[in-house]
Amino acid sequence: FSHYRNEIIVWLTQKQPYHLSHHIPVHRQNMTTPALLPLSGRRIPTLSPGASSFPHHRATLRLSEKFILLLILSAFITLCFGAFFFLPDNSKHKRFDFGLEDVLIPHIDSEKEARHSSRQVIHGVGDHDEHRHREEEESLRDKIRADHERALQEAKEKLRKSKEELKAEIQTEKTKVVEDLKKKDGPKPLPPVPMPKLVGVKDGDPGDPDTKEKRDKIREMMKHAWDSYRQYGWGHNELKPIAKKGHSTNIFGNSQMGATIVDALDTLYIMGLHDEFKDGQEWIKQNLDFSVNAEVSVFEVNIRFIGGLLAAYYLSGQEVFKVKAVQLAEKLLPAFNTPTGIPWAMVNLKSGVGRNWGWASAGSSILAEFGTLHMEFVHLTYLTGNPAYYQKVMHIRKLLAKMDRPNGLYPNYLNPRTGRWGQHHTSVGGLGDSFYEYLLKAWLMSDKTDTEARKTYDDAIEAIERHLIRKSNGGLTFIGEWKNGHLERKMGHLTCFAGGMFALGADGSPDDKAGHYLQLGAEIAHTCHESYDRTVLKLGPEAFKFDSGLEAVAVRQNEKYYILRPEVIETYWYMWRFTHDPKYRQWGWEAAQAIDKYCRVSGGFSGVKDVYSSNPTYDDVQQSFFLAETLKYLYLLFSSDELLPLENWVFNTEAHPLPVLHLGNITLPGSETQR
Ligand code: DMJ
Repeated sequence: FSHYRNEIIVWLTQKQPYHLSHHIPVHRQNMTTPALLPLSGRRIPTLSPGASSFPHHRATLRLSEKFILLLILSAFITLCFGAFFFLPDNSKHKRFDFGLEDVLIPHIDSEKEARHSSRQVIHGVGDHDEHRHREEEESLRDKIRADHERALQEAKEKLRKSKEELKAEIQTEKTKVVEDLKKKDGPKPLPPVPMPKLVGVKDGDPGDPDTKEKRDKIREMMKHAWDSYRQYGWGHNELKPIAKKGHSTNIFGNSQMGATIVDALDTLYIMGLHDEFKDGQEWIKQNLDFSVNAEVSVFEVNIRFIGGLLAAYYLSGQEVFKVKAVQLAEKLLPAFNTPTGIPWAMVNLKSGVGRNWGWASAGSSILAEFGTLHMEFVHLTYLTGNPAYYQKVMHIRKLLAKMDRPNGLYPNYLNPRTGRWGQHHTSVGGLGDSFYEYLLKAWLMSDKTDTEARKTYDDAIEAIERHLIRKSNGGLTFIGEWKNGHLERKMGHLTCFAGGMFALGADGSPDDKAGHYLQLGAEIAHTCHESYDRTVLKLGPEAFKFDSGLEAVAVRQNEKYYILRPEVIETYWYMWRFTHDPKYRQWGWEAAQAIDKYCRVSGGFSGVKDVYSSNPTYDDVQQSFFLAETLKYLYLLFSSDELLPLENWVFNTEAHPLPVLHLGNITLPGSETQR
C-alpha cells in the first residue's frame, strides 16, 4: 500500500500545479508550492511551459481522458480501503503506517525506545526487541481502547440518570474535593503554649432562691433565642424572628459565617447549655470557612469572631476554636497593608483587598475600629508565637502616641494614607467608645504590667472629663459629643457602657481617685437607667438629649429605637460587682422583663422601633450581640461573683471573656523589638 500511496501522491501533486497553472502568471509559475509537496518528501519536478509531457498549447485534458483517469483513481482508492477494512486488526496497524500514529497515539517511552534502538545496533538483537516493542505498543493501544470504552460506558450511564441524581453526584464530588483540599492545606499545628490559669469557670450559683429564679429566667430567654435561631436561621449570621429566616448586615459582607453561633458560644457554656454548645461547636468544625469572597468589617469580625472563638477556646479547652481563630486572624492581616499601618475598616477575606467606609470623613479609618484590636491580637501572639499580631497593634499605639490631640482629645477619624486626623469629632459612644475601653483592658489583661496603656487611658479620660462630661439642669451626669469645637448635649445608648468602664478603671487611677471614678460610674448608670425609665416600654432609646428642658429622652423619631443593645445592662453588672448595691440587680431585672414582654416573639427576640409607643413595631432582627452580651451580662448579674472573677478575666467589647495573661518573666514574641 505504501508503495502505491507514494505513487498516487506523486501523481496528484504533479497534476495540481498543472491545473492551477493557467491562472498563474508565467513569471510566478516556477515558484514551488510547499503545501503541494508529496508526503514522502520526494522532489517534484516543477512545470515549465514547453517542458511538459503535454503539448503546451493544450491547457486542459479532454473530457474522456478525465473520465478514464477518474475511473482508475476511484477503483484504486476503493481497492485500498476495501483491503484496509477487510484485513485483520493487527495487520491494519502494522501496514497502515502513515506516520500519523505517532501523532495520535504517543509512544510509550521515547527514552526506552532510544535505548532499544541503540541496543539493536550494539548487540544485534533487533528482532527480539522489536517484537517486545510492538507488544508494548499493542498493550498500550489495548489500554487506551479499554479506557475509551469505559468512558463511553460511563457517559451513557450518566445520561440515563435523573437531574437530581446527577446534582447529588456533583455535590458529593465537590465535597470530596473540598475535603481533600482541607486535608492538604490542613490546619497548621500551633506551638504548645501553657494554658493561663483559669479561675472561676464554675456555676456561679447565686445562693438565694429569688435571684436563682431570675437567673433561670434569663437562661430560658437564652434558650428561646438560641432555639429560634437554630430552627430558622442556622448558619446565617443572624435571625429575622418575625419572618423566621436568616438575616445578615453589611458588616459581614455577603458571607454566611454563623455569626450568632460564634458570638453565643461562651454564653451557652457559662449557662451550662452543653448540648447547644456542642451543636455550635460541631457546626464550626464542619462549616466555618473563611476563604470566602466577602468584604467584612475588620473590627466586627475581630470582636465577635476572634473574641468569641478565643473565649470558647479558653473556657472549653477545645482546640478547634483556637485553630479557627488563628485562621481567621491571618485573613485580617492584609487590612494592615496601608501606608501608615492603620488598618482599613473592611477587608475582603479572599483577596485581602481593604478599603474604608464611604461615609467616614474623607476615606478615614475609625478610632473605635482600629483601636479595638489589642486584646484579641495580644492573645493571638501568645497562642501562636507569631509576633505579627502584637506588632501590628503596638504600631497603632505608637503612632497615636506621637500625634497631636486637639484639647487632649482623640478625634474619631484618622486617614490611613496620610496619617492625619479627619473631622475633629470626639465621642465616647459610637466611633470612639471601645478605643478607650481597650486601653484600660490592655493594662488589666497584662496583669497590670502594661503601664503605657494605663497612662494613655488616664490621660484620655482626664480630657474627656474636662471637655465632654457635664451635669444637666435636672442633675443628670451625661457624656456629650465634641463636634468641631462645640459640645453636643446628646448621649448615645452605646455611651452607657462608660459607666462600667469608669468603675473598672477606678482601682489604679492616678492620685488615688478611685472613689471619684466609682462615683462617676454610678452617675452614668443612673442617667442611663433614667433613659430607660422615661419611656413607655422601659427600654432605652438609641440616643437621648439634655437640651431645652428635655432630659434623657430621644427627640428625633430615628433615635427612638431599641435594638437589644447591652451597654446599660453591662454597666449595671460592673456596678453590681464593685458595689453590691441591690438597685443594680433591680434595674437589670426591670430591663430583662421589658425585653421579655416587648421584644419576645414566637421566632426569637426582635428590636423595637419606638420605645415611647405602647404599640411598638418590630425591626425583625435578633442581633448576635443579644446572645453574646445582653443575656450574658444579665446572667452574670444574677450569678455569684465567683463566676468569672474580674481579677482573672477581662471581657472584650463583645463580652467575650479572655483570661488575664500572668506573663511574669515571659516576653511576648515581638515585644523586644517594640520597646
Ligand atoms: C457590640 O457589638 C459591641 O459592644 C460594640 O463594642 C459596640 N456595640 C455593639 C452592641 O451594641
